[in-house]
Formats: sequence, structure tokens, C-alpha cells
Amino acid sequence: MTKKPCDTDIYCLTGEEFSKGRSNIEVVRQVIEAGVKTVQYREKEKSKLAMYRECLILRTMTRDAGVSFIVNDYVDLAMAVEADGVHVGQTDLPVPVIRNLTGGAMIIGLSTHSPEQAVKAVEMGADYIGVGPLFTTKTKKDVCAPVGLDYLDYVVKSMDIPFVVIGGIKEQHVTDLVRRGASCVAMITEIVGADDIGDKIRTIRNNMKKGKKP
Ligand code: TZP
Ligand code: MG
Repeated sequence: MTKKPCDTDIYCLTGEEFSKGRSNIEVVRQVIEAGVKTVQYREKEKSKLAMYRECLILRTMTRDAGVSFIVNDYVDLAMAVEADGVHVGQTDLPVPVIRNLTGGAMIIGLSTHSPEQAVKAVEMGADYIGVGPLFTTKTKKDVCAPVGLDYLDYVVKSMDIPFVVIGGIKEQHVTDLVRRGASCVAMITEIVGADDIGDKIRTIRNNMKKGKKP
């Protein structure tokens, strides 16, 4: 299992309401089958107990497959299921506080929307940052306006921290994103809402390859 969730091409987040009637477990099974190496459990509606039970299953599946497992929002849930990491936003507990709670081993990801936030993320010791939302998305309820590709260009040029790009990313965007210097694309609806998840992941990968320098 990689300890670095961004050391991979595709970072897939769950979103059961967008999964065409498939459960998170079924979607993650197909995503793992297609070779994705980082999965984030993101769930906004279920009870803590329901999330805990689901995460226990996903933790076993991801561990067995050598896939990094990140829990969104909930530090306690991430710790309880021995996730590899936790991903938080700008209004969650500060990264150093989470580091204190979780100890050394857990990966901490932080969503950022501006150069200032990226610099602060590094100062606070985040292991990786989310860069976005790059495009319009209806998936996240409390989302800010798209940050623009200039912010991605800034991170590529000026920051050393690993990052994932996120927000409204579709298969047709990834060639350009890779060309600009992104190496890890994070997606919800484009993957979990695909009719054929395996096909979708193959297409995303092919499109990413087209953006790589020869
Ligand atoms: N953070 C910023 S945008 C977003 C999150 C979790 C939603 C991404 O979902 P989609 O469906 O890939 O636009
Ligand atoms: Mg959050």
C-alpha cells in the first residue's frame, strides 16, 4: 500500500447518491478491480454508525488490494477503522490538532482554494492538498466558485507539496490538466456515476497519458 495517496493517477471518492443505485461497497469493488490505488470515503447523509460499518468493510477491501483508504471529514472515524488518512476542509480542525490526535502515521489531506491556503497548508504540515474546485460541480453542497486553472498553475510552479486536482473534472479535462502538471485527478460523479466504471477509468487513464510529455 502506498502511504502517499497522490502518488497515483486517479483518486476516487465515494458518492452513493450519484452511483446509479449501486452501493459504495459495489462501486469501490469495481474501482479497485479497475486498478485505482486511492479511495476516499465521502458520505454526508448517513449516521456515524452506518458509516463506521461501511468503512470497516471498505477498509478490509482496500487493505487486501493494497489501496490507500482515506476518510473524509471525520478524524474519529478514520482512526476507528484504521484508515490510512483523513481529508479535511478549511473549516475543520486545524491540521496540527489532527496530527496530535492521530499521531505520526496518518496521512492528512487539506482542501485548498487559493495560494494563501496552499502556503498555510504547508506551514501546518498537511501531507497533501486538494486543489479546486477547478470546474463547476453540483456534487458538493457548500462548494465555493471554481478557483480557476491559474490556481493549479500556481501550485505546479510554486509549491512542493503533493496535490490532487478536484471539482467537476470529466474525462475530457484530464489531458489538459496533466499537461499543466497535475498527476493525480480526484473525481466523484465522473467515476461513480459511469454506466461502466471499468471503461470510464480506462478512458480517463488514456486521456491522462495523452497529456504526459514524451
Ligand atoms: N471538493 C471540492 S469539489 C468536490 C469536492 C469533494 C466535489 C467533486 O465532485 P465531482 O462530482 O467530481 O465534481
Ligand atoms: Mg469536508
